[in-house]
Amino acid sequence: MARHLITSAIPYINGIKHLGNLVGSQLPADLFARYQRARGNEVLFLCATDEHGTPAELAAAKAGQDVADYCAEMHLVQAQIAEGFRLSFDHFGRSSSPENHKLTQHFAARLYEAGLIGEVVEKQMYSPTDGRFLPDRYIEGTCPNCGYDSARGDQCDNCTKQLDPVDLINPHSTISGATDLEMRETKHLYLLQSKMKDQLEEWIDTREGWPVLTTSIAKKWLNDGDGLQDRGITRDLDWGIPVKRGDEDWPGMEGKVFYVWFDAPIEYIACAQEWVNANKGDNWERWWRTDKGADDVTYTQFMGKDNVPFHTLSFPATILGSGEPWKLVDYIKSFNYLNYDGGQFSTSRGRGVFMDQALEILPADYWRWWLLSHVPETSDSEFTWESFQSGVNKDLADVLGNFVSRVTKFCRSKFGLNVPEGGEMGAREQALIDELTTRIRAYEANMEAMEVRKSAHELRAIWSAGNEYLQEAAPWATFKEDEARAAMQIRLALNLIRLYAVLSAPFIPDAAARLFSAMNTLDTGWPDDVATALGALPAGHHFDVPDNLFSKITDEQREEWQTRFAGTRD
Ligand code: B3M
Ligand code: ZN
Repeated sequence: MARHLITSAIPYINGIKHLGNLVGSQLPADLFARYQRARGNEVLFLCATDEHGTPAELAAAKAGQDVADYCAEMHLVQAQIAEGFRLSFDHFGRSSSPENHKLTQHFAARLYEAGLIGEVVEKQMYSPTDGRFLPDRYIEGTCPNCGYDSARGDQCDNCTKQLDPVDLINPHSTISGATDLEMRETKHLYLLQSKMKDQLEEWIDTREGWPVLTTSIAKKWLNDGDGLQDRGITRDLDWGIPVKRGDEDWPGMEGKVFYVWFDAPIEYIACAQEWVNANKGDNWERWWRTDKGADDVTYTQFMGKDNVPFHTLSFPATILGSGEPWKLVDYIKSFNYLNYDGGQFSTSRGRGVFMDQALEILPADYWRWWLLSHVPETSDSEFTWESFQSGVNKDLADVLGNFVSRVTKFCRSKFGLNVPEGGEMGAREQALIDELTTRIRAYEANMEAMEVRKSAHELRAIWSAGNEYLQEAAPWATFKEDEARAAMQIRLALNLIRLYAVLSAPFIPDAAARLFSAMNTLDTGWPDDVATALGALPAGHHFDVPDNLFSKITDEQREEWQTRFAGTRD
């Protein structure tokens, strides 16, 4: 039995995510986790909310809430939606957990002792009225480039020019409106990644079979310009993990917190501790410490391409730099972007479908199927309502749903609700078994390699093979001449339904569960041998005709949704 540690990039706390976020990490990670469990392997699948940083503070302020309360509330909202999408996390943690506080401060101490943290004095905008340093996003003023009067300290939203707070004309604090801002000296910690360039490069060069998308991004950061840059890992914020060396105060760093990207990946480890502390597991070290059994774990991370530098460089630098035997990632599966109907998903403009809205209009499986079969794997891809309608109606309703309905209803009308006995299988059945065997082995290879689109393609072909068989064997016609043969054909087809439930469960778990229950079986065994698997439901086994598995999306629905999600969410 292999052991798989699987993590998905942890979504920011500030609001409900859209389908582009979902398809770029959580959903394919869930597919892989479900598949590995179905193959009998041991899986620990972790995700969490990413709760620190200015976006969290700003979102809480906008909601008129204390930031800790806001995060607690949004965590529950996100957890519930994740459940709605059937994301099968073993634990959905929080980067603000006590476990992560302690572990992040521990890593900082180790890195400091190893000489990998430097202290740098810089100048930053200070607001005496607010009594604090202001991060870029807390400063607004007039853009020196276009005259727009609400340009932010880091960028003008009107002309997109990148700015420094000092460039702004008449800058003011967005917290209090104060204009008496001044530049003051402040000390920050830097992770001296440049000292680790060779070690990181060697580690990346020895990763086998990593996707080009992943390694090319890492290489670019390693060798661009002056090479790998040191990174600031502290911020002048109230909300976050206080800067400490283990339990000890860090002289000169009072009132500062770690940068969100420093503590977020450490949450992958802390989350396993949270899992144990929530009494869901009893040993996190065998997943994370190579001196405590994690050396035989395969660790796979899923994320969007914008997160790759942090996972190929900064986080490994944290881990390697600690000098402790932590598990490093074995494989990084990264994704491009999903666009929305001729443009981009936009959280700020409410453009596109958000996770809560998606579940309001259709069940999770409809989304899971379309999103996974169109995952932006080799290039960006696009959600259009036409494509969604056609994917659902053709693949799910016409191919899979229709097969199940025809087979179960025909059997009920001719043989009743028990699997009929029938005669021996013939050449046509053998040909089907051969085709399924080839296709199922290909499906396994693709799932193993996390080739998500190819896996979906193979699964669809496996469903189609059943339909084609049914069309050719035509039990409704056979029945008139040779009842026993028709019975054999239907016995095979009923067994195919169970087989489809097994193979489809990683993609469409709810539909699969309904099929198992209609087929009245708990046998979720993987079809290592197809002929044997097609005998799982013996003659005389009772089953039920399931309710319609998938409803088609009508043209009216499609048009209504297209208008509704064009960009007005408040
Ligand atoms: N929260 C960015 C994102 O959601 C960030 C990922 C952290 S992974 C440790 O895309
Ligand atoms: Zn401007």
